[in-house]
Amino acid sequence: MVSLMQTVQSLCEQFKVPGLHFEAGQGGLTKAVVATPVASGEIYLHGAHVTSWQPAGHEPVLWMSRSSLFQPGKPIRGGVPICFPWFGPNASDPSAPAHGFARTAMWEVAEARPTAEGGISMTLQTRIDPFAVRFTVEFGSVLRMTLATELATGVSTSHRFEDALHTYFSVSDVRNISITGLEQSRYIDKLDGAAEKPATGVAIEFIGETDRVYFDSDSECHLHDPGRKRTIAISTSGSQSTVVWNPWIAKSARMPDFGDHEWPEMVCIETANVGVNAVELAPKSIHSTTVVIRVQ
Ligand code: TA6
Repeated sequence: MVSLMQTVQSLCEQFKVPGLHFEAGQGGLTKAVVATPVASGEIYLHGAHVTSWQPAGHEPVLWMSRSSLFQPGKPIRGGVPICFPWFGPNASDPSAPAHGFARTAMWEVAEARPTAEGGISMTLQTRIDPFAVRFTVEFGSVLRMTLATELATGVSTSHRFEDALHTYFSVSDVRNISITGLEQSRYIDKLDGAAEKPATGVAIEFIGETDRVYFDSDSECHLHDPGRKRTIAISTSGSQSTVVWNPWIAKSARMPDFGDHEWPEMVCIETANVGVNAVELAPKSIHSTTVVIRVQ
């Protein structure tokens, strides 16, 4: 259960870790700020939303919209939204929020500690009935994120869920990047009536709006960005789906919390379990969806 509202003051008193402090962020929402020799970063309690990660010696890795809202009940645009307990529109309730409740829920900090390499690991938790979820983020030379889901105490039947760590990566220009590692995975093309498409056998490049759910894709993938002179390695465990998205021009213009001219700056590569890869969770078991992001 989320205990009494954690205030900036109570958090500062409870979690005294060198390189970590709490403050009121945008919209007055409480955020944790990490500043260590190995990395800096930020995470809001609203949605347990990571909004920044910058390993030492590199440029920021995550993208944030300059039009993002920071309001209770509204998702933050950019960083790493947590999609849970469903992905996309709710199959049975059109009025339910897209991508589930997690990204607009109030989470509480359960743990904060230094890591062996001098970074910081934080765990946030919340309850989204019938599930109890914990999100652990390690801000270090790599960004390691794990969403651990179990059924709340007393729930005696299995329940199905979808999840996604919907990571927005900052890129030089989406028209000049490529993604490898998904060449052998079939995918659902959400821009073609959710038609299933065969594996392409080639790297992903972007010439228009792209919205694909790759299935049975438990391999590592790489984001190649020659404009930034970097490759980002994305390795996962507990994730059978990878979602690749760029809204391009028209969809960007339709999103009020996404700048009309921001689309070249980002690409989403999302670590997920969606559709046929949804998780059926039995009582007393835990499913962990983990992604490790590394700048090469
Ligand atoms: O992950 C891709 C996607 O499902 C797209 O279809 C697009 O809707 C995107 O998520 C963003 O969704 P949001 O609800 O955050 O606007």
